[in-house]
Amino acid sequence: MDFSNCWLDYRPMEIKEQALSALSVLCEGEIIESAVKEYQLALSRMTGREPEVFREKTNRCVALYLEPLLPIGKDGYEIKKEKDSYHITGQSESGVLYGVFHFLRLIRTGHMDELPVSNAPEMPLRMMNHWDNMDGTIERGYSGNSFFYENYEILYNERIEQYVRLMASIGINAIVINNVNVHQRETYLITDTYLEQVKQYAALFARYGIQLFTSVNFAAPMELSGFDNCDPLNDKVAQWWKDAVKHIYEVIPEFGGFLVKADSEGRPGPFTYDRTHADGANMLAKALAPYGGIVVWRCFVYNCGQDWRDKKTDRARAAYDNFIALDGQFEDNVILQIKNGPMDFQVREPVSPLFGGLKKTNMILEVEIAQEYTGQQIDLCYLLPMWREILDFDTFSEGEGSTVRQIVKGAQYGQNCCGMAAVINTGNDYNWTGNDLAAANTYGYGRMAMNPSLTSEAIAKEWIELTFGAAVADDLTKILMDSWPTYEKYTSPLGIGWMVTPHYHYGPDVDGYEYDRWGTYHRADRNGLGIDRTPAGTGYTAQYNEPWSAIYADRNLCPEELLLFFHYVRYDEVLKSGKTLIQHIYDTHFEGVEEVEEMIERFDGLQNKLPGDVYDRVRERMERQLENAIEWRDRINTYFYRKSGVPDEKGRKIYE
Ligand code: GCV
Repeated sequence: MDFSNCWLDYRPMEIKEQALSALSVLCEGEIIESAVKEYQLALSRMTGREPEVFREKTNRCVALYLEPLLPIGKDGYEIKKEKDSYHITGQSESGVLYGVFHFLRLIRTGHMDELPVSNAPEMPLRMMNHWDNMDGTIERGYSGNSFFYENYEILYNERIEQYVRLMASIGINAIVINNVNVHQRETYLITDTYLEQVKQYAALFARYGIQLFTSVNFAAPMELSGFDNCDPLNDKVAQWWKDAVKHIYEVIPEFGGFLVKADSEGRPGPFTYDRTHADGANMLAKALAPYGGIVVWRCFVYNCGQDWRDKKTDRARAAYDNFIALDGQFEDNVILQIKNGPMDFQVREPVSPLFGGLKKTNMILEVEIAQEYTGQQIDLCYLLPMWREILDFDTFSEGEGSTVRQIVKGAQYGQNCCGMAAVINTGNDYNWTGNDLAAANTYGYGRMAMNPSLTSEAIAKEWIELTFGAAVADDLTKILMDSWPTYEKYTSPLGIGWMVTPHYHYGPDVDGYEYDRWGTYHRADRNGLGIDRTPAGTGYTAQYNEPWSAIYADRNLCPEELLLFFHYVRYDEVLKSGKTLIQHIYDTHFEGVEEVEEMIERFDGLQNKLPGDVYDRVRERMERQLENAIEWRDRINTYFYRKSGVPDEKGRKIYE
């Protein structure tokens, strides 16, 4: 199998300390055994010598302990040095595993001086969503094909094991193995056609503290058993699900539950029967409850058959309008999965108002590691700073301090069924993520869900040191940290979004979605652009708590990076920078390209410090990024020059 070890690349290094070459395992369990294996593998790769493993106490060793009463939080751990030994104590088996991974990180990055450390995962659920299909394709996949499936068969090989180690090392504890768009064959994943193979995955995942979930087709009783409806209040339909779930748990006792996309983009759902999403989710939840399973139900529900002429219907309103009245009606084992913004993973969106609206419902924040709208792993876009802003956003749902972070970690309303979910960016490319640098997002997502107090910069640096070594850390950190603002500059201005090639979502096409049915408009005319979402417009701003509803509705208070998301603004209006809107558009697009050129120059300086293949792969993507940035710059600038007739005050080249 040909794949990179990513951040688990335990390259040879000199390790003098004798204690590290003995492991004393003072606890038991299959996850503990994974921790032991990982330590053995790491030490043998780094030193060329297999560490000795003792099942009793010895001197000068790394000792693993399990202490359920450790007052640190679920799956937490402590690492400390005592006399001539290191003690790694987990609150659970997973805690021990996370502790070992942390300890290995300290060894690799030379940060043993940070001891003692103690940590507990902050987000209860730290989930990955795969959009893998069983034919081997990946929806919005930019790194090759699926490593789970080929030709409707489930694969099992060394690569899958490596993948699971990568996930456990960043604290992932739940994985959904198939696309939320559940097609015909995938509907059978929960049946005997595939259950035995799914079980193999579930067992492997379980050895690393990870629960397996599947996306399910809400219409499965119709597709699999010839029902003429899938009405959630039909007793026979509910019974069908109970039987199906019972059987799943007979085969896979450690099964996590279901992820559901219903009534969205053509998927079936309860609306067909005039039922609510609470009816739909609760029906599945009741089937799963006896076994401890959960339903993760997506709020990405909107009308994708909109008429562009209709300026009152606003897609941004949809999730809130569909779900807010259902607050408090969901079973305890239902979690609503809410995309970070009200639209769809654009380069800049406000935070979904549902986070500040729902109070009696379990919630999980969904982000997209796969760079669907943010460069598709060709262009560099380190997303951690964006996620950080989202987590830090204060919803004011219960006064100041009711941040998204507080809400999704369960601290605001005391839910224990919550956390973060992300659409993963991996595939079967040698380097897993197409662009080697895109793995910073994969790694960073897990680290941030474990510990949102870590800064984006610290996570970037840690990832670089583990993957490529300290010599390139400063330059690569700078490259990563600048990448989101740069991408934003040369693509869509001030939160407007959607000026992308339709369906494909890479590269510019300003009017590509403008007259389409998806509810994604910029409304540019000869005087200005932007969507009026104030009470005078679509009224979307009213979905926020105060002070946000007032701030967003006020042209002068609205954060400028979101100005065009909330307001129609004339080209000649002056922004806080003192520039007119049109000049801002020209300037940012010129700057964006210049910044890509600077990034390439900086990266070239690392040529001799990076492995040749990594340099070549990333450099080739950077060339494509530059072409893309130029195309964006010229198309956007020309488009708005043609619309407005206003020349660039700096006289730069804008095509007519
Ligand atoms: C899996 C966007 C993407 C779709 C995706 C959908 C979703 O619309 O373009 O590919 O479908 O989001 O999140 O369900």
